[in-house]
Amino acid sequence: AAAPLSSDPRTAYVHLFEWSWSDIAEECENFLGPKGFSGVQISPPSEHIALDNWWARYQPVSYQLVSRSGDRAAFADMVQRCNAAGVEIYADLVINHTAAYGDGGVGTAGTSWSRKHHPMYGPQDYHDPCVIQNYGDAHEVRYCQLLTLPDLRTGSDYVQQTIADYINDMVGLGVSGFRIDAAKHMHPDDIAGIMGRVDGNPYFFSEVIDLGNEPIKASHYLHLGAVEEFKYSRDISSRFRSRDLAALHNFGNHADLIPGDQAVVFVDNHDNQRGHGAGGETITYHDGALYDLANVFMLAWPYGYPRLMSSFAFDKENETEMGPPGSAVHGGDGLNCFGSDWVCEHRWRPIANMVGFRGAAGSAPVQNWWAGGRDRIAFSRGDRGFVVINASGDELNERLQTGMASGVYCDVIDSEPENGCSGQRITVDSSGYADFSVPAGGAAAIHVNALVDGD
Ligand code: LAG
Ligand code: CA
Repeated sequence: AAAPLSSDPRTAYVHLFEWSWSDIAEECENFLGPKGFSGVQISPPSEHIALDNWWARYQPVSYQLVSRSGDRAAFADMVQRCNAAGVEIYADLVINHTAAYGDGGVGTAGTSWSRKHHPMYGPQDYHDPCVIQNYGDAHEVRYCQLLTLPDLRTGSDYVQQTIADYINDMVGLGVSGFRIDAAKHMHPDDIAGIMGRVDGNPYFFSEVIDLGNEPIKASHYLHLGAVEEFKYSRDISSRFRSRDLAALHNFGNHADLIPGDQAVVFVDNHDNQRGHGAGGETITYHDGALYDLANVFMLAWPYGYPRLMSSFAFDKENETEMGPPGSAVHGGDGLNCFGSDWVCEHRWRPIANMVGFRGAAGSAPVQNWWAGGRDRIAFSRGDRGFVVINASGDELNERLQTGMASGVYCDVIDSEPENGCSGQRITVDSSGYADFSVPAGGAAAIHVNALVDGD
């Protein structure tokens, strides 16, 4: 039987975008914990404007934990159940600004709001009302309004303490980490001031969209913790779109990327998958098997803390603003993944099972690199695992050095190692070689926790 999967050190986490708290709790228990995921990024949990569009979540109305995803009791229950399953919760913190849309209304917890009138804030707690136009001007990016959203005076003691109280409320409920939304739009000293008031030592990661062409750099935020590395997202999509895999042999190891141990990495996120934020050529679930391959590479490659995207379905021409389906992920008649509502990329077998590969690989280095032309690569992680990625249009048939101990391994791309391995098995001989047959646009992966029959 396979050894239990380990999420220590952290393997990979998944953004369960717009999932309800009760569905996330179930997913932690039934899938994420058993599969070795180390965390979940949740949609912003605070009260938000009452609007169906997904981006309503990025317009906070109060810091009550009452949102489209559920109320405070459901939130607390989710955190406790996920923690018990060994899965950390990372909350998305929208603290640069408060609500703007329509200039006022009633939020999801029933709070009446208008611009610059939040239960905790009045006009004195906001910056002067200029709107960001020039991303080449760092001062403007931080002290003017992002998309007309009222910009909090995050340098003030009062605003910092109010935000820290919100964070501490969640820390008290067992939340392990926080994504700092729009960190680029706050001075690092302001974020440091907030963090200095936070209890314990949660895992913070800043969203700083830095593609190299603006004065504010991801590196300016490294003293605060981890940072989302958008260049990684750009580069992995461009390599896989152009089928230029041979060029990945040194991936992430460039002076213009942040250090891997502080980088949050991802193929796509909730913004760039729909052309918001720094969108472009991003590979998403709409690209089918190519998306699997890019994620397989990310999970196999020892750089950064990978975040998987788990989406609800949308038409990329006409539905980029659309909110989540009304139905729960788990409908009354069972699971509703992979359908027209919830895409559940994190459950696609190649992606899900590579989380276990990452846990098995641990800190083992890349070895046994092989490239067969531009579009076919393979490498090992020490003697812990071996992966083959075939982005060509032809079946791959190769005898390759795996670096692994002899034995019969389950190809975790092809089947579940936990259930007796019904799919392809790979036999590694006493000199470490194995024969691989990998379909066009497919992959194969073996690792030490997926050994069917060892010597
Ligand atoms: C982020 N990172 O810095 C989030 O990742 C991103 O999803 C958020 O924008 C943004 N910062 C603010 O938290 C999203 C949408 C925007 C949306 C905004 C506020 O990408 O399109 O703006 O959330 O809801 C919307 C409208 C704008 C309008 C604005 C104010 O699209 O046209 O000006 O609301 O009403
Ligand atoms: Ca700001």
